[in-house]
Amino acid sequence: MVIPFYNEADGVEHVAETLARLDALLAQRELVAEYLFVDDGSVDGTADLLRARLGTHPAFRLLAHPGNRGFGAAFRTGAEGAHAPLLACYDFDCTYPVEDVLALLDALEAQGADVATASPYHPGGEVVGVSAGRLLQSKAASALYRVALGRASRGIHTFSCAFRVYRREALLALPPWSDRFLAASEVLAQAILRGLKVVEVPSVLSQRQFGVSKLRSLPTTVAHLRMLGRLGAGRLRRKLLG
Ligand SMILES: Nc1nc2c(ncn2[C@@H]2O[C@H](COP(=O)(O)OP(=O)(O)OP(=O)(O)O)[C@@H](O)[C@H]2O)c(=O)[nH]1
Ligand SMILES: [Mg+2]
Repeated sequence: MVIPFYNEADGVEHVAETLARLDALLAQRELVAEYLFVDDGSVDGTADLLRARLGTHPAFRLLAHPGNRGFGAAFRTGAEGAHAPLLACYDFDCTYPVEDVLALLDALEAQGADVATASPYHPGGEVVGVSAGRLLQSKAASALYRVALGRASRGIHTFSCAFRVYRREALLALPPWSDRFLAASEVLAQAILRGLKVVEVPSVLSQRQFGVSKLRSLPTTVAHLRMLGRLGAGRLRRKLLG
């Protein structure tokens, strides 16, 4: 389980308690996980607090970037550094129910998929306490990804959620993704374009309870629009060339 983070000191206790809940569920199924935290140059002491709280946990591992490179870069460091054939990505702020890792694993295995992605915008999913403006932006982006990707993205309702389970080999075979927040949507779009099997699992997105959002709305929106432009142009080209 790769957990990238940047300046999340206020959420250390919460993430430790959340993973303790997951420990119990994994043990019931005799599954062994590694919790691979990736510190993306935090300057608020998150890594020290994590070591103090979880350092003796058998599943705990910590990788670190010397400076802040962005979510996508940290996710790549985690994906390359992980050992298991199946890889989950989970938000440090625990804004998705951690139990859903098991639902993602089950869906991936049952449907022989390469990617199982959590989806608050699925008709069976839910969003709790997230501001209307933020939600509108994120839902609009997902709708545009569907348009840009066409039929291949049928059945996918959420692009921006990074909470997923991947077959690690399939993930690492995708083209390099961007260093920033865009990576979550980009990886899913590339997986779909390359014909990987993607399944969506309804999930619940809640507002973060600790720390502050790192998402910078304007640069992220601009990056999405550029990506969408490229994907749309690619779709048009494929259509014209038959
Ligand atoms: N590695 C890395 N992780 C980051 C960075 N910024 C945010 N993250 C992590 O990525 C996850 C999502 O970031 P958030 O700030 O929660 O962004 P969000 O979920 O879109 O927005 P909110 O939940 O509303 O704050 C969290 O686990 C963050 O700690 C970054 O620059 N580098
Ligand atoms: Mg968050």
